[in-house]
Amino acid sequence: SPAPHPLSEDDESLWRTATEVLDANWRTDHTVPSGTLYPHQWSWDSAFISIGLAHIAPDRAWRDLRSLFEAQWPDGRVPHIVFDLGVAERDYFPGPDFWDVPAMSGRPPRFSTGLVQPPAHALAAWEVYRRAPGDASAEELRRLYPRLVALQDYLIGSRGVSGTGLASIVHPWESGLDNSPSWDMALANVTADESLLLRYERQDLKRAAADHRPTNDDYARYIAIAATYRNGGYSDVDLVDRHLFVVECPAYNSLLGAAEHALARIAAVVGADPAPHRERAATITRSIVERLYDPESGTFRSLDLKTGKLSTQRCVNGLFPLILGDLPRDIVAQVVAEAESARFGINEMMPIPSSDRTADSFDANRYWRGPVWINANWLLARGLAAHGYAGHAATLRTAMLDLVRRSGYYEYFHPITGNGIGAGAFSWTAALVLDMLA
Ligand code: 9WN
Repeated sequence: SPAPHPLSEDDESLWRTATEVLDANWRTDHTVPSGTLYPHQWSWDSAFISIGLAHIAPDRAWRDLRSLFEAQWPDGRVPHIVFDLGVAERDYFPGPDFWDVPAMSGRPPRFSTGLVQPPAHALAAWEVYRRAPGDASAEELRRLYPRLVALQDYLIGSRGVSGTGLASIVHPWESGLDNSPSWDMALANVTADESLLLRYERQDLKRAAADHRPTNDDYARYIAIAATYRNGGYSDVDLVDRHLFVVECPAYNSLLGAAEHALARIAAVVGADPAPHRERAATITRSIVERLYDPESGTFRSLDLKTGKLSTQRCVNGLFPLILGDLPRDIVAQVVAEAESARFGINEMMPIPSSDRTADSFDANRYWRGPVWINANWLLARGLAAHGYAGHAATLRTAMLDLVRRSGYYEYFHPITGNGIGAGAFSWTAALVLDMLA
């Protein structure tokens, strides 16, 4: 479908190619993040993808969100991957056999993983509705609302380990920022059992360069943590004592808070009470500030609940609280200063990297340890605009569009050369480009 308003020739061609990426990655009732690396449905990918689809095919946007929530577990969790059981086990590791989840929600056994991902879906549902208003969208919101609330209840309840309104993640994959230095301290206490990994075959290394992906050492820990959670029947009881990895992430919890703000708006459309959502949102923002903010450095960090220690690493997740409209002004100013600093450096030439450029842990090629990711920058641009930093938001937008124009719809980008890395024809990159052009 055509752009909603006239575009320059360059942008017109960007619009067309972004549409082609999303069309090619569509599979019956969902969009795969990438036809090569990620052949199933991913949770937070579907959220970002739906926002782009809203501009070109609102029915597909809603279908994507709906099919994800149809796989919701009875306890409210929405799986981090919903497996396409028509795809061969060898096409993604760890696949359905590894996770071995029981049949439920009218699904056959092994239909999903037992993890979650950042709760970006309420925000996405609201944004799809705004971009494609009308009766059909209102009806979709009505259907999704109770499921979105059930997801929040699960995260704030079963995953509310600290009892402060914040949710804990039990695996780095749940953060969506898999190998971020933000987890290094917590992962140092997890034994890397390489022999466990030797029993399996990493599929990602057949499809992407090894120095662009997490290391084998990381994967051994990922598998150990996932196997422990699986062997405990995916139970969330006594996590701090029983489990290997229990962490509060500032990005995850900022999206949790943003979800409550979005649910308050959705509630008003579907005839529910917005007040409880506003209260929860306020609690989440307060707890993020009280627990994850380090006043000395003026930055947000992840908190390891097993040791009680804040991570020393400054990563892009520390900037995510900007997406909270009720973040106190003095703290907003500190986070903006961090984003402007040489560590992240907002500028027109390059979007914000996933990790502190000046840190020893910075690795320009390796996934979430340095490369530029479009979803993170899109969220930060929104947050900056909402707090009155329109200039910064515009700078990020220019930098993102130039980068994609130059390098293509990659999964992530080298933060110095801008070269595309990881998977090409990556869905959320294409979707968010459409949103920025619209
Ligand atoms: C594990 C699909 C997902 C994204 C994550 C990204 C990456 C998976 C992997 O790909 O993670 O979930 O196999 O590396 O880190 O954010 O949702 O695009």
